[in-house]
Amino acid sequence: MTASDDYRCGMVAVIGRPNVGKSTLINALMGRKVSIVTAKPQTTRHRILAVHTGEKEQIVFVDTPGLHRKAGRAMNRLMNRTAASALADADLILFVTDATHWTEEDDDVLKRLASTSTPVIALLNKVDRIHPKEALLGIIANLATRGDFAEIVPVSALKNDNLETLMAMIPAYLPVSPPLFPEEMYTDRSEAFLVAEIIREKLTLMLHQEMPYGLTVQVERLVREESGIAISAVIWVERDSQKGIAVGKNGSVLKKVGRQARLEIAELLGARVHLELWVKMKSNWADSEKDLQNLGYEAP
Ligand SMILES: Nc1nc2c(ncn2[C@@H]2O[C@H](COP(=O)(O)OP(=O)(O)OP(=O)(O)O)[C@@H](O)[C@H]2O)c(=O)[nH]1
Ligand SMILES: [Mg+2]
Repeated sequence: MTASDDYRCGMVAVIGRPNVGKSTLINALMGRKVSIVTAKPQTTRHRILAVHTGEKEQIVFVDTPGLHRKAGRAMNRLMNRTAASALADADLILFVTDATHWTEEDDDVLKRLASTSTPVIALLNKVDRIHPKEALLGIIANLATRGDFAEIVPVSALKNDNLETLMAMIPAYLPVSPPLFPEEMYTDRSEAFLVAEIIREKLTLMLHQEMPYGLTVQVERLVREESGIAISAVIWVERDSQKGIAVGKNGSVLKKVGRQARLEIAELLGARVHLELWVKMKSNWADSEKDLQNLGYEAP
């Protein structure tokens, strides 16, 4: 048998309520940043593939928006649909929970998982916050009563704790198959998408609670020139009153976000970056299916 005869490849959907650490986990398992992370719930808004290619396996992680309640807006409904759709073509589901507390939204996620026959590994993330360590045994036992899990694995995505154990478990759940993606391809997302996400991450980190969800970023131009890469991006807000918040006093927010984003984008693209940011208003875009589509929120 040649090495490729037992090569495994498949899709691993990473599912859970907002803020439990799904994107942090994927970045840690990948050993590189693919998906943005903030302390705010509902950071991830898209289905993002992160492709790990090893000698004997290719694992296609699917990052998803956190499944949540209060889905009154078109964007929230779209996020929930996007997350749920990732379950359909998964070979394995990583159900991520926060070991420090269980919520009703975790119950909602469990209900969705009950209707699939795909194996589920339940992860207790953020175990670095559990003190004393012995308390973990009770938390594991409690989780075991909630569902039918192939495994329960305590991890800390932030501290890289127990991730090798998890990574080693995954290939056994994947079908024997040649790789689906070329080795050098680590995500299905375009440079323009990744750049927009980096800008959105820096903005979200900077504005904290000030401007919660009605903000999105769209890259309008990304051109390789002799002196570097010229990027121009629009920060879309929902109301005129939000423009000032995104710009900041004398442009201070835009300046800081621009600087932080530019450094990370330059590292990602391996070139000098000229970044232009504009703030524009599109009235209540997050309530409109059509605006969402135009702003790059694809329906699942
Ligand atoms: N202490 C601790 N914090 C963590 C851990 N993993 C993630 N976090 C933090 O939890 C917060 C949310 O992390 P994300 O990775 O954005 O969570 P998510 O599940 O992708 O969230 P959404 O995209 O909003 O659904 C961030 O502040 C992370 O730094 C962990 O293992 N330990
Ligand atoms: Mg996320």
